Amino acid sequence: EYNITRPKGYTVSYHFNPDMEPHHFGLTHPMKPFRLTLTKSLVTAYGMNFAMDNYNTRIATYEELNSFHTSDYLDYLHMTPPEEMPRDIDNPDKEVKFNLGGSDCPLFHGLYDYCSMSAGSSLDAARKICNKQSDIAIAWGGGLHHAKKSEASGFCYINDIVIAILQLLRCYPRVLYIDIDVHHGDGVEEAFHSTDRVLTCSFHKYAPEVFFPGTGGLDDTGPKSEHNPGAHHAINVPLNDGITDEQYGHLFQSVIGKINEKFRPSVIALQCGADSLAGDRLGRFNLQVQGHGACAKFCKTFGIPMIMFGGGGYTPRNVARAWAYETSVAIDVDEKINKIIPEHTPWRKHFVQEELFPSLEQILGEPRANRNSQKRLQEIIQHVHEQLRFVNA
Ligand code: VJV
Ligand code: CA
Ligand code: ZN
Repeated sequence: EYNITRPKGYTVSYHFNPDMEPHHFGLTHPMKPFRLTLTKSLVTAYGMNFAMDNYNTRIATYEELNSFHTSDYLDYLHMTPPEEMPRDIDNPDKEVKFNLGGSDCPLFHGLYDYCSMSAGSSLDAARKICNKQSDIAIAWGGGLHHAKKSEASGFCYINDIVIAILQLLRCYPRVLYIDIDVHHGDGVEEAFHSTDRVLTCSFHKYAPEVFFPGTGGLDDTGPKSEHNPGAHHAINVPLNDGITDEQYGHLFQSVIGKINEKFRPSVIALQCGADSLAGDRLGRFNLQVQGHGACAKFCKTFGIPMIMFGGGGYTPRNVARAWAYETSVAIDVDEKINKIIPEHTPWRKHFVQEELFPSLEQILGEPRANRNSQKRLQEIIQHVHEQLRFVNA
């Protein structure tokens, strides 16, 4: 009935694998793959699928995973069924081999498939960007930023982001990686610490010894050897509990705006971890869906291609709200509305941006006390701007 024509301009692609959902970290483990299905349902309930190219994604091959991860790690992950993995019975939390089998990174049936699906979605997204078949590619099943080349860490086994960025580097000179998950994006930072073609910037709760993973202080800017081209190309924004939309937005725009000016990225990889939202089970911040989504909105104003990855997010209904909203930011509901939904349809108003999520303020959860002073945030901005004197495109 409705003649849905694609507006000229840019293409958004949505990369999803429905087979990720049935995988379980364990009943009480905070990571719930079902949040991806919840997000997809919300996105389609709003009809946003009509404004995007939708792909059911492939499983990444061994060779593709091997572009970053070592063979001994992959073989172990691939070949060993959960019951044969060595366990320390007296100390189930103890690191065994490759940090696999503890309570953060448990072994479960289909683990290797689950990881390959996550990486497959992110790699498909990167390929569409490289081919110019997509301008904004969405891969909510990815964003697993802690995984190291031969080690699992913090619910992450395969670093799909690193694999996707390696693909982007084949076609673009400079990649800007931005990480708004409440945790430090240590795995991605470390993977690119010796190149000046990738600049990483993570915003996170920082409290060494107390909050995972404990790295990402203001002075942690990458190995400072004189001959390392990657020196100064890791930017960290350490924060305290309870930061608000307003503070975060100001910080984000002045830090990312300056990076864009100096580094001149050709493409953006944005990790949209939703554990920085208010009311998150593991998080500490007070961001609302609008404040979280404002980061994606700001990145979009640069007019360069972008991949949006998922990541953390432990209150599933809030994760779905945020990622559905960010999907609407990507497709620019305001601009495309007339092309997507004919003007006379009674339910049209529900798609207009301001009315899309009319009453989200404070529904996410009790706000936490704000421990970020204006003075400290200003110091952080100052420090980052000074660091950026060493960065030139
Ligand atoms: O803080 C840690 C490490 C410990 C050892 C393991 N115990 C369980 C917790 C303390 C030092 N790990 C963090 C990892 C956070 C990973 C975040 C991942 C992402 O969002 O950045 C990207 C996807 C941590 N915080 C909370 C927990 N682990 C946690 C793990 C559980 C749990 C409750 C909390 C594992 C199993 C179960 N409950 C049943
Ligand atoms: Ca982060
Ligand atoms: Zn996180």
